Amino acid sequence: MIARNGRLKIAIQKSGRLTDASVDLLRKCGLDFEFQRHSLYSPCRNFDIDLLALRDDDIPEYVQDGVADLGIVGENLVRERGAKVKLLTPLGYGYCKLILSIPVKSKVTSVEKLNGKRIATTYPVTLKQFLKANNLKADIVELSGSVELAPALDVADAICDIVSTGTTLRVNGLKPLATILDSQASLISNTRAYTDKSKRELIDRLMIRISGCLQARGKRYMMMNAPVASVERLKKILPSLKSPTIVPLAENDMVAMHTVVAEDEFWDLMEKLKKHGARDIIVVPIETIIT
Ligand code: PRT
Ligand code: ZN
Repeated sequence: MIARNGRLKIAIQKSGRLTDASVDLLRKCGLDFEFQRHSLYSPCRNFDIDLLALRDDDIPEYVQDGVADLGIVGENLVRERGAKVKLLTPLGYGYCKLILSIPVKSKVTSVEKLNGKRIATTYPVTLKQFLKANNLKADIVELSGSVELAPALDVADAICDIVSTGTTLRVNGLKPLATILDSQASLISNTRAYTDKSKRELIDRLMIRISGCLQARGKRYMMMNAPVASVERLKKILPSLKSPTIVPLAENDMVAMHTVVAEDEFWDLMEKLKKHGARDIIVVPIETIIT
């Protein structure tokens, strides 16, 4: 199936961990829409795309089946559902890991020792693949939630669950044994929509905008004035992607230097630049970088 009204449909999580970041990303791409969690469709006013608000669990299948052309969902779910979709790009949020964990007091010391044990999970497919790849046989106890309670209830000897900060594991007396999967939110596409001429044109336009936002993330634009005599020294300090822009100023022997810096570097950098003659340093956010 392929949606045919000339508009793209992009499925995002209705209400959950990925919702705000997904809405933010699409707005940063210049899409103008009102997102209502309670209505299925949010049409976009200035781009041929409609947002579809769904439970995250449904997104891989709906994109696979063409109910939506695109979707934003955790790679963990794409993998678990075995969805036949095209992975377009990771999006840099919703980071988590699928981890095998055991009680702190467990005698199990390695993955091999899980042979014959009971493992509780909401990710039976991914776990089964992992056990097979590692030549292990274990009983998979499939649960629909609160997996972290299974060892205390003596329902399982280990668990296989999503972890981000590790707090849930700690407060339940569990510790990680092995990572099965690293995941983040990703943009996925229906395979037929990706090869359909008019849909592909829209997808490519959206992708350029998304890549621009991803490139700009964590970067700042830095401007400063400096005496011409300091330029060579300052150029050595600046880690610019390309060489910095240098513009002469009306004031004799002074130039303005512009460059792009990483957010986590700019405080250290600013101190060094100041020490070597830079002044009037201005740092501003970057919305997008189209290369
Ligand atoms: O209602 P709907 O079905 O749409 O949402 P949901 O409740 O099933 O999913 P949601 O919103 O919890 O998660 C959506 C996606 O976010 C997941 O599919 C992952 O890709 C990603 N993600 C990132 C996480 C976490 N971090 C996370 N910490 N998903 C779940 N968790 C849970 C985990 O299951 C465990 O219970 O949080 C707990 C562990 O967290 P820490 O921080 O204590 O380690
Ligand atoms: Zn869900």
